[in-house]
Amino acid sequence: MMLKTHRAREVDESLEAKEVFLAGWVHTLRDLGGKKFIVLRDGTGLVQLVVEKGSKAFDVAQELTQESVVRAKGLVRTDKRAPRGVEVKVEEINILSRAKTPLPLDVSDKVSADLDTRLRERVLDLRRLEMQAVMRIQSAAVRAFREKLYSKGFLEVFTPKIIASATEGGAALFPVIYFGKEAFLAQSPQLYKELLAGSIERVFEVAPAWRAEESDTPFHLSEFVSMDVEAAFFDYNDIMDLLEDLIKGMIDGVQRECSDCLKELNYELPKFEFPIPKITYKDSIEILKKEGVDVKFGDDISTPLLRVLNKALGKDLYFITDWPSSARPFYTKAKGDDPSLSESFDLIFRSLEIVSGSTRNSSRDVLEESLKQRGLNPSSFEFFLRWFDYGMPPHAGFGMGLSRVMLMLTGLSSVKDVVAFPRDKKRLTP
Ligand code: AMO
Repeated sequence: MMLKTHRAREVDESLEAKEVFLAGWVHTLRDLGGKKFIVLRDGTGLVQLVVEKGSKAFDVAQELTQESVVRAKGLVRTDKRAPRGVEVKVEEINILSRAKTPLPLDVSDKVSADLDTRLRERVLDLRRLEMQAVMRIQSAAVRAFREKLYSKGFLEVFTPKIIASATEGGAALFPVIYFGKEAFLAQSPQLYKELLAGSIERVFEVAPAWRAEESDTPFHLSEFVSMDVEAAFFDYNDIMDLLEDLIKGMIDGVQRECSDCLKELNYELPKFEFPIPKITYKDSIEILKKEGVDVKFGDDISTPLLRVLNKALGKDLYFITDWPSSARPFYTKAKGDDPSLSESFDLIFRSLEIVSGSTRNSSRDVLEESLKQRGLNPSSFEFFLRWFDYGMPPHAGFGMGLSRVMLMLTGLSSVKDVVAFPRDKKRLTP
């Protein structure tokens, strides 16, 4: 039997004088002239309960502590003084789970704590209204991403996460022992999403990826959710158009579903320019040089350089396209007219790369050559290459870091803060 008839947010004026059963956490407790005010919180929000002196419920309420889990039966009544204009006059209340005092973290946000403390006390931290808002926004964003892709005929797929070889040069792998053999946790679904696009045309996946990140930055995790798309018969321009639609869909979805959450975070979604402006890598390097930065063709454009570029461009969201082939992984297709450049892009939010993608090589010979150029052995990639002998269409795709996109959708400043249980060099629990 469900312990409740309504969730906190559903209690409104339309229920005036009705009996309801509610259950949740004691968010705050106040004693006022023989009455107790309990603000009850559940996954949907807050509702005020009133317990009057002399009732049996009052004796139980005396025992309550903040964050205890309770179930209450009561009558709804409208009262202008109550938050949202309604409260529940309690007739019965039971404690389902009593919370110890003092709490290691203040959930009602009267005292703020630093990120390290919050991550250590994460389960309590996730009960804070701000974190509830973040989790709701994330759910709405992922849903909008999925729905937009379904509407365009993409299938959601699942690729193996225990794999035999690296795909993203530069990022370190986590080894695992696989029945006595060495294997790795997937850095990206890259090769498998390509093979799937080569079989069923339009695919996407929302799944974790792992990278042994040594550095402690606000933008890197050892485990992150990668939102991957791969489509046969698309090139990188088609993929950038699709990505633009997805970004729009995600922003609209969050705006529509989560306006109260955005308010809770005191955040307004940025108003971006559409179509999303594009600048080539070459032009970016020229701009950086003009700004006095010591860079040359072939260098990576790291976050500090993106800051300079962002300022010079005055754009909050932009593509950097046509990266040097040498700076991209082996599967990236070179440009026909200038093979030193590639059909590739990064999508930048201010100074943060949130997506990267490209047209892929679809010829076995080119792939073998590209592997060799990078000092990789084609025979280690035979499990991938051999399918290029049996009809591999041209294809393209991208990978989007959910936690980085979440910084754009919440205004928070660290990816560790938007992930429920982040994994980095220092953290393996909770
Ligand atoms: P890339 O390595 O650029 O490309 O990764 C794609 C996106 O994933 C996110 N990301 C991360 N987020 C948090 N912590 C990390 N350590 C981390 N590393 C990457 C970023 C980045 O833009 N296979 C290609 C994608 C493709 O071409 O389809 C790839 O993995 O937001």
